[in-house]
Amino acid sequence: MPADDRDQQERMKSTDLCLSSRGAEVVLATSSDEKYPPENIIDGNSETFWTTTGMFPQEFVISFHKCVKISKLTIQCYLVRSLRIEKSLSKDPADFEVCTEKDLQYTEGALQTEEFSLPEFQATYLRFIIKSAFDHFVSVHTVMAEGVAENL
Ligand SMILES: [Ca+2]
Repeated sequence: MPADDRDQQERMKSTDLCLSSRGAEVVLATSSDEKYPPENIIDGNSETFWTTTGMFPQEFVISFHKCVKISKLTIQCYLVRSLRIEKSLSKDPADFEVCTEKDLQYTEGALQTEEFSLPEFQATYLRFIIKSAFDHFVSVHTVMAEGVAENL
């Protein structure tokens, strides 16, 4: 098959990998309020959310349980000031490397929707570190990772 066709087919398979219905899982979260659990980050619904309960930094780790190739990350959150995203290709959630780091804009009464267009990268885990906030707590509503699952 010509390379162009293969590229196109690859793009068509591009999908949101950060969904519990696709096998993703939040394997670590530094806050857990039972009414607003971290699973709400990957349930595909921007109205449900995870909320932090303590001091910053706060973090959560998403496992794909396989190697994925990601081309775009989107996060929907509220009151996040400074965010760092890290990736790991390990079997265990270790050896993280910084992907990107950003200061978000304050939005009054609306969700922050932040898109990260990154050079395509592979990952088995993503770690999100909320370094600081505009208030005592933040909420994270959705994380989307557009990409393709690799065959192992
Ligand atoms: Ca949600």
